[in-house]
Amino acid sequence: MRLFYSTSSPFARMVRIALIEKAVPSVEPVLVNPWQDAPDLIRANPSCRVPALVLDDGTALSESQMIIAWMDREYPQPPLYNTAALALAGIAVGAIEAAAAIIIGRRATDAGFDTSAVGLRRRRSIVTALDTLEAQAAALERPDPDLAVIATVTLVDYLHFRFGGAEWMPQIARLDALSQRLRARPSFAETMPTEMPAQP
Ligand SMILES: N[C@@H](CCC(=O)N[C@@H](CS)C(=O)NCC(=O)O)C(=O)O
Repeated sequence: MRLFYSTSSPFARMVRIALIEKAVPSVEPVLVNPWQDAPDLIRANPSCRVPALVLDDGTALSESQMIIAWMDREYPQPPLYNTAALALAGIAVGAIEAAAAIIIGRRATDAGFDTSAVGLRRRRSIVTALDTLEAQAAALERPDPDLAVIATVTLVDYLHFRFGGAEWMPQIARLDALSQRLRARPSFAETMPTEMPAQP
């Protein structure tokens, strides 16, 4: 199998964490900048976005949650889904989408997107989601990370990566502590978000 990913993408990170947690064998990572329109990525995902997972028989899966759903069926241990986990993961993934929308909005408008009506709406989504998750942090204390933990820690780390020090970020001491603890696991430590390396 081949996984198209970028080092900064929170969507790709959720898939990468799940692959490692489930010890899915024989996955070749393919580092790609989705904004450079690599033909291989377009073939795997017409939207030209990461992540995309091409299976051994050539079937191409796109969208992080579709890929994780496939993985959870094919590699059931440890299970990532239960009703409570899906409820919290939905909140976290919604906020990841909002954060990514702000970053993409900046690309489209150069400056001023953050404080536009849409930018402020996305920011409010992030803040509300963080407050909700912080209040329910006890539910994220588990021996093995499920999808709620994977999505929440991916959200927290991505926000610090992209918006670290922003005055509008709420205090999330319990989520920060969770993120720190999860870094003891290779799946989280090895996939921390970083800027994409310069490519020729
Ligand atoms: N809903 C998608 C979002 C994927 C996504 O937006 N990926 C970004 C990287 S964080 C990307 O490839 N962007 C390129 C583009 O929008 O053209 C998922 O869950 O996989």
